[in-house]
Amino acid sequence: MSAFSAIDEEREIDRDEFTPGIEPQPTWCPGCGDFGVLKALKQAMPEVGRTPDETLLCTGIGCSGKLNSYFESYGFHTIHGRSLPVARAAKLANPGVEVIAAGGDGDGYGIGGNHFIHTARENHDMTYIVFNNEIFGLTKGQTSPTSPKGHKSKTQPSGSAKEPLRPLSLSLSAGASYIARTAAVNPNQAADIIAEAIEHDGFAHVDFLTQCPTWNKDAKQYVPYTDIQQSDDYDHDINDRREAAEMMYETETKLHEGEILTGRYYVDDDRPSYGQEKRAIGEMPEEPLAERYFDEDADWDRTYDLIDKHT
Ligand SMILES: Cc1ncc(C[n+]2csc(CCOP(=O)(O)OP(=O)(O)O)c2C)c(N)n1
Ligand code: SF4
Ligand SMILES: [Mg+2]
Repeated sequence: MSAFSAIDEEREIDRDEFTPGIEPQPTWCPGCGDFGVLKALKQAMPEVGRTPDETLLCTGIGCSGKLNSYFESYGFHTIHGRSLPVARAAKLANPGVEVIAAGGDGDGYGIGGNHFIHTARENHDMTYIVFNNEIFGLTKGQTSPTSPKGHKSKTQPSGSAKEPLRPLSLSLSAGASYIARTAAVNPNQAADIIAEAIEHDGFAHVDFLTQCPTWNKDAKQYVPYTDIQQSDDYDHDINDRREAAEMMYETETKLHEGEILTGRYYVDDDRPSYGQEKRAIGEMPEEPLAERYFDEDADWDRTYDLIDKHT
């Protein structure tokens, strides 16, 4: 194992290790679904056996982006829609680190949509949690890519004229190799799904339904929900792309008719991640790139050398 990778020897891990030492009081509103993501993530980490210093959490901008203020790990609160490129770079530079990216529906499916498509397409090994509250929460409730058609907000006072984006279907067609939807109102399912997503080798996308009681009062609170793996009405094969696509289409249609379906939709355990593909064709060294930074003898240009060269 690389000296650079922050890998501890195996030991019992407690979810409280993921609570920051100086515990900041979350500024999320009472009843916000974002608490559910934090709780599920903290519950999942001991299950996957990762410690805070083996974990990097990259977030975007939004109420959702505050997650890493309340979660103890390495963290990078990036800019709007840009958690994924930062997460990709970190994972490629140091594959031993457990990389989790997180952000809102506006952040990931709107301004960062292109990064989402191509990170899924390239199957980068990381977990991507999208807090889907169907609006821009932090900036006070504007219409987002997942707001239902007709949804009224300050930016669309007569109701949105647009069809909402279908994040699960988009993710599948782009190439994600693990896709699930869960909800803050279903904490045990959420923790199990996040643990599975973290353990998956490749791009694992979790669309996490998070109610916003402050700015999305008309929206569903995502109850009651049906877990498609628990229900006798659904039995699609999660390894079959075509069946997954049909199940996703039904789920996304039903969401706006008021029926909430959650669960695992698609898992492809055979597809190599981007890092594995690059190593296989000899384009990525076995040793983490990040180690070069600490190697005085390594033959490469440091950023400050480049700046000197060009000034
Ligand atoms: C480049 C850029 N454009 C716009 C903003 C303003 N802004 C901050 S958060 C946000 C939307 C947040 O919505 P979402 O990603 O759904 O997160 P939520 O607050 O709902 O969790 C916007 C538009 C910004 N910070 N940066
Ligand atoms: S505005 Fe909405 S999304 Fe943001 S903290 Fe409050 S309830 Fe949560
Ligand atoms: Mg949002």
